Order: sequence, then structure tokens, then C-alpha cells
Amino acid sequence: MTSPLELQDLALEIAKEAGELAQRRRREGVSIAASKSTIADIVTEADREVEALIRGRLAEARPDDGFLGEESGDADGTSGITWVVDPIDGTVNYAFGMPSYAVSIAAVEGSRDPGEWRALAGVVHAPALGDTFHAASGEGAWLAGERLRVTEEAPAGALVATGLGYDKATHAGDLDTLARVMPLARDIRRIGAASLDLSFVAAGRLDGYFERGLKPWDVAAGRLLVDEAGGRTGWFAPDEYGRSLTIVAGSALFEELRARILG
Ligand code: LIP
Repeated sequence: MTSPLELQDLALEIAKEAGELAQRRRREGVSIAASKSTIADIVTEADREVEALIRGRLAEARPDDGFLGEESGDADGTSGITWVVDPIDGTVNYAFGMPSYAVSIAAVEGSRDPGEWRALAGVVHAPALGDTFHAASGEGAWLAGERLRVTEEAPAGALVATGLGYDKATHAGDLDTLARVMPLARDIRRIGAASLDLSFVAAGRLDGYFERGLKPWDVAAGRLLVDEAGGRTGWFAPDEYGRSLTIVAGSALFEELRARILG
């Protein structure tokens, strides 16, 4: 039986190697490989190469585990553990030369559904920011040797992040939701990488975050960070476009966000 800490340490080692490759490819110049759900939803050659590196390293170290990755699909394992990987979360930032992108690697147990799995370990490594967030179940969330805590109070209003997906049909509804949230907010941020939004809530750099339409690899590592930092995380039923809703925050703000977004 492998401990969550051992899984975290493996994820840390691989995420750092993956981050170096992503940065090296960024310096060499990024090429768009394809569009995915819409023309704005892109994948670069680097996303694919970095995922191949991560997948290969995990297969060498833990051949019995399953894999679920953004770019190369999934594979069943026999151990009950699945690695959920976004090789470069924040691909649009990466392609535009902005530093807010991250390698996100998590180990989960049981279901592959983010509403049902049990997260064991998670790493969000942002090489261009110099930040490596990590957590193991029951062992806390950490950044550079400091234990992380979510904020519990926001006297001047909450600093809240959100994201608007790539599908234009959903933008008007998401802006209506944002208008309902604004009375709670000191200000709004749109970081462009869900794994970093989640990590920043864990670290108290943001008070809360919500977004519809995130995928398992966007949230797997970051939600464990928030849980381990004492926050609340929610994964709510899909809307008419099939998009699940993610909300994370300290407990009071979590309830306020839920009430304003879901009514
Ligand atoms: C992206 C996110 C972004 C979110 C997008 C997308 P990618 O991930 O992290 O913040 O709004 O829907 O999921 O495509 O850069 O890995």
C-alpha cells in the first residue's frame, strides 16, 4: 500500500521535470497543434509532449495505476489509483507568453468522477511563477515549506476569481452569474488556469473561485489543495450545456457563493 505522501513525492518529481520541458519549449517558441471544443480552445505541441513525458514516467514508476489526461485520453489500471493530469493548464496563457500556466498532477482513488473520487495527492507546479503547491490527503497543503490556509474573512469584500469557457453560447449566462456574485466581491480576477485559481484559494491569495465547465484534470490536484487548506469545495450538477459547477472558498463565502450562483 503506497502512502499519499509517496504519491505526492512522485508527482512532485515528475511535475518539476515536466515544468522544465514546458519552459524550454516556451523559450523556443510555441506552435498551436490544433483547436479542440471551439477555435479558441487550443492545444500546443508542448501540451502533447509534456503529457507524454508525464505519462511515460508514471508508467515506469507505477505500471498498475490508471491514467486520465487532458491530451492523450485514459487507461484503466488494476491498483484502484488513477493519475489525473493536465500537462499545461492555462494553455492560452502559455501560448500568449503569460506566466500563469501550470503542470497539474493528481492521484485519485475510486471513481474517475470528480464528484465521487477520493483525492490522495496533488501537485500544481507553475514553473514561470516559481510556485509549486502540493498536498497529500491528511497531510496538509504546502507551498515552499509553508502550510496553507484558506481565508475565512474578507471584511473589504471577497477577492473572487472565475473563468469564462471557450463556448460563446455560454458567455451571456456566465456574465449574469457574475453580476449576481459582484455584491460579495471586492474585485474579480480571471487568471486563466483553473489549477492556479484553486491553488491561490488554498494559499489565501484569493478568497474564492467558481467556474462552470471544468474538466477532471483542471480540478483534481487543486481541489485537494483547497480541502487540505481547510476550505470547502463543491462540484455541482451540470447546467443545460452539460457544464458542472465548481465552487471553492472558506466556509462562509462558499455558502454565499452557492446561494448567489444556484439561487
Ligand atoms: C483551461 C482552464 C481555464 C478554463 C478553461 C480551460 P487548459 O484549461 O484552466 O481557466 O477557463 O475552461 O479548462 O485548456 O488551459 O488546460
